[in-house]
Amino acid sequence: MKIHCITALAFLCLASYITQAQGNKTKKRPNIVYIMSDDHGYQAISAYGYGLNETPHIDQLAKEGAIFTRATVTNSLCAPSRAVLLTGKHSYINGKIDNEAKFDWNQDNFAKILQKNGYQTALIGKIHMDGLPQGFNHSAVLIDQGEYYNPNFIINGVKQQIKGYVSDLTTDMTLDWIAKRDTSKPFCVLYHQKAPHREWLPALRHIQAYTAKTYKEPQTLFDSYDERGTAAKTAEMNILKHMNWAGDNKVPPPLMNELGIKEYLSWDKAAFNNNLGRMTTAERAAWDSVYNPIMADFKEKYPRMSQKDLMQWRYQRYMQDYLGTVAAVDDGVGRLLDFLKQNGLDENTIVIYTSDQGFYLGEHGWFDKRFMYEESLRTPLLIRYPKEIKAGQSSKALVQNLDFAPTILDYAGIEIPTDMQGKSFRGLLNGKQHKWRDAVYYTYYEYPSIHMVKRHYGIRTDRYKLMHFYYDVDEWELYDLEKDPQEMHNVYNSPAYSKVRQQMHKKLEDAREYYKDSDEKNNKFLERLKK
Ligand code: SGN
Ligand code: CA
Repeated sequence: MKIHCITALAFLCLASYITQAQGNKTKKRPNIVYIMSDDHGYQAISAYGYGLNETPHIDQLAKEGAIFTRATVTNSLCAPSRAVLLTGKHSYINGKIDNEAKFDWNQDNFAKILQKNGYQTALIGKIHMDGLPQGFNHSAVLIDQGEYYNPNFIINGVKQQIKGYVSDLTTDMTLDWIAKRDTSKPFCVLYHQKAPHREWLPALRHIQAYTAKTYKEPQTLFDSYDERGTAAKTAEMNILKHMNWAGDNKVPPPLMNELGIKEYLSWDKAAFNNNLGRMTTAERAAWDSVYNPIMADFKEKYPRMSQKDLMQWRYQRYMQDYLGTVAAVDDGVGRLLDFLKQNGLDENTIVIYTSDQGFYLGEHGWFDKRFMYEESLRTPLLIRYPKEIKAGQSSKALVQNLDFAPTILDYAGIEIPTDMQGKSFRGLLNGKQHKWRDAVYYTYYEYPSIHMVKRHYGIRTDRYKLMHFYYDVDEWELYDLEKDPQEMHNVYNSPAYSKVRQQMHKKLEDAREYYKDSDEKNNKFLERLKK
């Protein structure tokens, strides 16, 4: 009898030990908050040191975690970047090569894998893809590009207009979902801001301060693209020539008419009317009280302004509104970090901040992205996870958005599918891994299309970048990023670089083979687009 009791007791102890161990294991699995903004260039995050604006809350992630200074995307465009995030595969493999191509939600994605492994998942904000998102227990997404004021959301498949400012609403919904989650499971939320995407309408609380500032011009604002190829010369993303006066710079259509300013894009005036038309009367009055005096001043000066003056004026207008929208994104990160702390979630939650790509903030005279040149190839990347990531790290590793899916699965303790093309960068941050890829591969397809950036692909190493522009040209560009960080001189044909050129061609061929890309694949996409 006694022996039986002891055996039973031992069994109970063992059972309780196993349950506890399993509980610990489940408890230990980290939560993930993946924050992605839209078109947020690293130059507009103060932790990157450009001195344009202050983003104290995003910076906090770098202070308490790590910042990557050379993170890049594989295809600098919104929807393709999101498809790469979800699948961990290059555009030509996941099929979403440009904003027009259809994304096949039936293919596997890391959110589906998390779900299968006991995570609860949510997608909130911009996704820029048709179809009901798959892999999420909850989705509240903007339609297409979304709207800044009083936007429409599709909440679990049902359209609803919500009163408020988009960045604040996206934050509210994210915090609300975390608060109401099933606390027995770990969670992963994709918290995707629309801002600072065109046409840059800041929140009312930020317009006064941001329009009152003057921003330092980039050295290449008046670039003439002399030592570059045809693609840079023919791209339509120059602030002076190709930006919308009303939609982007907020010059009211009647004032454009009065001054004889022509629309560059046919929807310029309509964009202004649609965007501002979403405001309530009170919101519009607050907006006008700040913007009307700016426009009155412009009206008075306009007749005497040279082309150079106009470029400078338009650059300031652009920065004031763009950086104004970043401010609400930063506020949201602050609210999220406070919320995690207040709810005891700050230690066991990985917080990632990034953008769907980089952006030109006047460099080379440009806005928009698409090119494999640095400002749009690179994307901000900051990550905080006190359990594993020592505070204050800065990494130059050539990580990419291709690596997000594998990295997140790795942190969640889930096996990474072998067909994912990215690699987990977890080991780079906990000091367990020192070797990393020495080159990143890039492809871009959306041409002919808005901004007219020619199709290209290429490779970037620590020091050099080789690019091939094709379709209606056949041009190569090579840059020495150490000597020419602004990429002003294409040295492809320079005899001094013949050896480098040869080595870079070899690297490019190897990368195309490794990542399963080829001219045949490109031709296939040309056919599809012609149809
Ligand atoms: C819109 C913008 C473009 C922008 C694309 C893609 N024009 O077409 O400037 O490049 O979106 O952006 S707008 O006048 O309609 O704002 S992306 O981030 O979604 O890829
Ligand atoms: Ca984007």
